Amino acid sequence: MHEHPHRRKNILTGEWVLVSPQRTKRPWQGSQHSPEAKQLTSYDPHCYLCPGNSRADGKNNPDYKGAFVFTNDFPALLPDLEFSESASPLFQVQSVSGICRVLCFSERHDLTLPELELDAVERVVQIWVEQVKELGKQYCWIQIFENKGEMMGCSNPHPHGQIWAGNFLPNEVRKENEQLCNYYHSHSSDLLGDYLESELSNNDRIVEINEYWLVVVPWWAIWPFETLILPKRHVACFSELSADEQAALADLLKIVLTRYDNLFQTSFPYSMGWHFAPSLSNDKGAWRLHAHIYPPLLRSASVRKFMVGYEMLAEAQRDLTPEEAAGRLRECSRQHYNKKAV
Ligand code: H2U
Ligand code: ZN
Repeated sequence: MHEHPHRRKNILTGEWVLVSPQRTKRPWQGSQHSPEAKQLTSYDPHCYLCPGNSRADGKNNPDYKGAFVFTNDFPALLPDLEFSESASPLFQVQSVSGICRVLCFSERHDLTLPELELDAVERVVQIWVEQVKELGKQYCWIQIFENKGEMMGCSNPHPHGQIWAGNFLPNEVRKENEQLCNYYHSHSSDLLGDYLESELSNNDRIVEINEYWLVVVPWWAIWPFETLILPKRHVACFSELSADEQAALADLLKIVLTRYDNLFQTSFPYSMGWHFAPSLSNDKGAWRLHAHIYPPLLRSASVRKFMVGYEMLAEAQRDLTPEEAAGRLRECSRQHYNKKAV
């Protein structure tokens, strides 16, 4: 299997990925060099997320310290918008309502999550919990995510994430919900709990582990260094995390994201986000909270994987095996290469 093409199933979505380990031997003539990192200052007078500055629509940020949440000035979802839905099978439409917020991780313009002090990362985790508790009263789905780096389309280097809440289940969540519920009804146990147990009994794909959490490159990973973060306890929703689990998560995040940065000595770009049981779901037994980290980098700070051609038209494909990727991440130090980080 480690030398021959094969397909692996993503049991969370029901989709397959083509793995071609024999291709990692092919020559590479592209650039291997890391681009010069831009030097950022701790405060940028032109940044719309820095404390005290005015945002694009003229509103002023308070002189905040630590994390800061505000309603997105250009939201993708709007509250209380209803219109009549079309009955046409060919032109289906659904009215949606929701709310979008931006979460600045810190007042510091120049420090990313792994570079922040541990208590600042803990505060970010606490805010995620608070936001889920509040928004879950009104909306069935809350998507917490971070787009990091220009490569992922992030518009501003000031460390920030987003929270979108809506009255519908988006595609990715609907697929997971279906897979998790089907598994639960046929096995009477949660799919990710069973998956976690088997990953724990074999070290091949484990990247990091602590008292409450596990990080693996999943069996079905698509992105070269994709990881999945799972709580060891059966926690269906973010709002159910104990204070100890929240603190351990902050510690784990800092370590995992540091390992990523150290892999190519660069501020590692990624999209990261949390999935958990939809609010008021009757299938809490089937769900287990988890985060996906999807980083695009493949060989160096500038050589990324593209999801094009075969991926767009047929199915996802990877060369590096998940086991090799986990090994590479395990070899990286837990101390950030950037001395400014703590
Ligand atoms: P990225 O995480 O993709 O960079 O997006 C930043 C968000 O910040 C984006 O959704 C919002 C944009 O709408 N934003 C504001 O709400 N106010 C601003 O002044 C600029 C950007
Ligand atoms: Zn800033």
